[in-house]
Amino acid sequence: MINLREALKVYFIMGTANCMKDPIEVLKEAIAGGITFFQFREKGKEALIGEEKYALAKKLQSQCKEHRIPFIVNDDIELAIRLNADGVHIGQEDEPAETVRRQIGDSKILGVSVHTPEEAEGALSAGADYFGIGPVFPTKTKADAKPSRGTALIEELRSQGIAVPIVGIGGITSENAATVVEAGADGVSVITAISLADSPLLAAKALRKSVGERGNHE
Ligand code: TZP
Repeated sequence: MINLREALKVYFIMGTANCMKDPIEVLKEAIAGGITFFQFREKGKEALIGEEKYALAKKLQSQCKEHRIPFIVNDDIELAIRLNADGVHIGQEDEPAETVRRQIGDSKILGVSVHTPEEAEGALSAGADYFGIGPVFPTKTKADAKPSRGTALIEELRSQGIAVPIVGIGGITSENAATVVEAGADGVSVITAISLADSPLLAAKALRKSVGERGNHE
């Protein structure tokens, strides 16, 4: 069993829409730079579907496997099951977390995006293993993202004694990542800070350094 809190430190999320070059190359560089967790998030108007989506996912998963990086699928439960992925990440607008937990079983990781203490409570009782909280900072990557709210919810949940692993998301870079961890998150999840960096390797390395040893809220 992996130590999820540790594994969530530098959580890279990516799909074809987020890359200017071959996504496999981007992931390889990100892994070489030290990412600790990966989510395949194939969204947007030119997103791959069907067998093309499966084929890309399979290649990305095999890179992750080779380097023992957990491989999570965004939203597509069927794909996650077909690939025997390590887990699934869902938002509030996707299938209810209880349903997804039932579909994937207890051995896979379930991540849920939450925006309020009520959503956090619901996700916990549905069996979420970690929360994604954001947007912490303004982001252009998710068109329908809610307004950024800083680290307020992360701090609120920690002050209530909620110990579930948390990652911040939205507009996070190596310059601001430390503040997210200092607020109580175990790690940071990023898309463009790595996927659009001139060097995804150096970007991942810088994030790893910023998160450092601070993420530990057991
Ligand atoms: N959910 C909230 S913000 C966001 C998602 C998927 C996008 C994060 O992308 P970036 O490029 O790291 O700001």
